Amino acid sequence: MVCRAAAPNSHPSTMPVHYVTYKGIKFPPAYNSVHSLSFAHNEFLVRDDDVFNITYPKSGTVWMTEILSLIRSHGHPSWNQTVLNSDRMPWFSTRLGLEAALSYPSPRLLTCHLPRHIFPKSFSHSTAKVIYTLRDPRDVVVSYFYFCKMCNSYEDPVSFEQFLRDFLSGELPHGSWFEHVRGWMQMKDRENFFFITYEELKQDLQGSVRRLCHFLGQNLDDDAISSVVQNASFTAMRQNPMCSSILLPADIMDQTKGQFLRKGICGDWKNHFTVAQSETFNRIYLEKMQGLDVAFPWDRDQDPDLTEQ
Ligand code: PPS
Repeated sequence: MVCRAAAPNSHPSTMPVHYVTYKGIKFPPAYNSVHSLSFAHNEFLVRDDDVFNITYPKSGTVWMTEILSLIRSHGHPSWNQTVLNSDRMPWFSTRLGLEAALSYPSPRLLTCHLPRHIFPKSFSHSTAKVIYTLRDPRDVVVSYFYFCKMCNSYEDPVSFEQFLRDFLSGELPHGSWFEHVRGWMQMKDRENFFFITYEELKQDLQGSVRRLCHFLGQNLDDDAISSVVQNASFTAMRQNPMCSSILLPADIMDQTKGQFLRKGICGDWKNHFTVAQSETFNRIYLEKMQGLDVAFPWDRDQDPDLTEQ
């Protein structure tokens, strides 16, 4: 996620954040403008050989950026270790990212958090590939909560309780997780669409990289695959300033309040949700995901008929 200070020369923690609103969805103001979002939606020309890394925030975006750029360089880590992740895979719907995307030689690697309905219209007629990564929404909300505390383009959450309510009602920046997932998963049977979960990446990174290579039509030998796995590990990424966000100045991201690569685990929600919050979450999840014909690794927890007796 791109993150910038709300305004120069001001004390970030006291600054109110005025989100940019496009099609009813709030976006952090620092990098986004109505113009950049509208351009991305209506005018951005998708090329047939583009590869898009698409996520709802905190679902594994930066992890997938590392994996895809390592695959692109056949496992050689030098690109990942010398060039910032946002330059390797520009955020084309933001002001700065758009410039980078337009001057990026084909085949491009591009990133965004856009929901399907405001993704570039030109995509509909293209064979560009989309990789959609999604994560247990309970872990998303926990990760997002800590991120908002550190990043000055986001309002400081009042409490976890309120933040969770805003997540469930779709009022956080970047909109509703449920609508994001439903919108993108409509593409699940298309040849140029690949979806994977954070949980699958955690469980079997090597197998996940092989599947990604197959989808991308990239032939990597065993050594190259191992190098992708090694260099995209949580430990390696924490040590790489090109993806750990450590280079961002303090008025953009306050590293004293936490780390961008925070825990990198599945199930941290269990340390944050009360029993009542978990029950409310499950009820709303089941309502909102009704009719979506896909089973996710976390679905077992949500359905009382499937949970262990
Ligand atoms: S953002 O701001 O939307 O771009 O954030 P995003 O990159 O989508 O998500 C950040 C979370 O992904 C975790 N992460 C990883 N987990 C495991 N292994 C690797 N290699 C890895 N890289 C990133 C990161 O730690 C954030 O999750 P939390 O739960 O906060 O730790």
